[in-house]
Amino acid sequence: DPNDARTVKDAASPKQVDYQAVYNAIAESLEDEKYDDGSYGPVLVRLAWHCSGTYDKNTGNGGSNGATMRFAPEANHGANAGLEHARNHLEKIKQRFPEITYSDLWTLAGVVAIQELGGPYVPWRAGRKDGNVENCTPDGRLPDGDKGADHIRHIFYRMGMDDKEIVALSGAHALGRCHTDRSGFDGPWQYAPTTFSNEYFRLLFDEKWQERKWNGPPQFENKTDKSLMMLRTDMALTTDPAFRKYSEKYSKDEGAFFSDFSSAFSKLLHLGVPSAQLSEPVSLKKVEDQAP
Ligand code: ZEM
Repeated sequence: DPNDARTVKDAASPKQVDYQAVYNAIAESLEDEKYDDGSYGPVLVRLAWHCSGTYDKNTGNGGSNGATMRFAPEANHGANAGLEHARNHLEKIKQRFPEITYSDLWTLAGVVAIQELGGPYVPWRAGRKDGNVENCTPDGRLPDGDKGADHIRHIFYRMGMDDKEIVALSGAHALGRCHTDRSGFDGPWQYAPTTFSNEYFRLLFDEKWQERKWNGPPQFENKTDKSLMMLRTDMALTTDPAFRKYSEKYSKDEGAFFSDFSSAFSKLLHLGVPSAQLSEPVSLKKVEDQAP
C-alpha cells in the first residue's frame, strides 16, 4: 500500500548495508602469504588511521568523512606512501558491496583488522559520506617518525587527543612494519607483527635500544638481535614523563591498554563526522564469536 506511512519511509531511506557481511568479507581477505608478513591487517589499520588523523578541531575539516585520500593531492602526501596497497585491496570489497561508502569501508576495515588480529572490540558507527577533491586536506597533518614529544603533541592535540590517547593509539605499532620504499624506515616493532597485543610497550622497556648506524633515516634497533625497530617518536613514549606514566602501565597491564586503545581508536575513526550523520553503534562480531 503506497499510502502506508511505513512503506513511504522505507522507500526514502538509504539502502541498508549489511555491515557484518562486509566485516566478514574483509576478515576473510586479510590472510595472504604473499603479502608482507602474511596479512593485510596492519596496512588496513594504517589506512584507517591516516584517513582519520587529518582532523583539525579548530576548523572542523579533515577526518574520515570524505575518504579524500582517493584523490591525487592527498594520496601523494609523503605520509601516505604505500597506502595504495590498502586502498587497492579494499577496492575488491567495495565492488562486492557498492552501497557502502569508501569512508565507512576504510574505517570499518581498521576495526576488522584490530578485532581479527587479536585486539579488543572497537565501537563503530556508519554514516560517513564520500567527499570530493576540494575536501582534500593540506599536507603535513600526520606525524613524522623522526621527531620528539613536542611534535607528537602538536599533531595529536590538533585532533583533540590527550596524552593518554596518544600513548594508547601508538600501541598500534604492535602491528606491521616500516618499509624502506614507503617511509624510508625499516623493520617491525615486535616479533609477531600480525598479532595485536601490548608487546610493543613491553619491548620498549625490556629491550635495550640503540641508534642504528645505516644510510636510512634515524631509527633505533634492539641490542639483542637488531631485528626490531623503534622510531624516535616511539622512544619519546618512554622519555617524556607524562607519556611514560601510560606506556609503563600498558607494558604491565594489557587489559588497560586494550580498553584505552579501543576508546581512543573509536574516537579517532569518528573525528569530524557530524553526529547527525552517524548511525547508532553497529554490532560487529569477531568471526570467532559468530554462531557457526
Ligand atoms: Zn604508525 N607508522 N605512526 N601509527 N603505523 C608506520 C606504520 C604503521 C607513525 C609513523 O611515522 C609510522 C600511529 C602513529 C604513528 C600504524 C598505525 C598507527 C610507519 C611505517 C611509520 C613511519 C610506514 C611504512 O613504511 O610502511 C608516527 C610518527 C606516529 C605517531 C607519533 C597510530 C596512531 C596508528 C594507529 C592507531 C600501523 C598499523 C603501521 C604498520 C603498517 C604496515 O604496513 O605494516
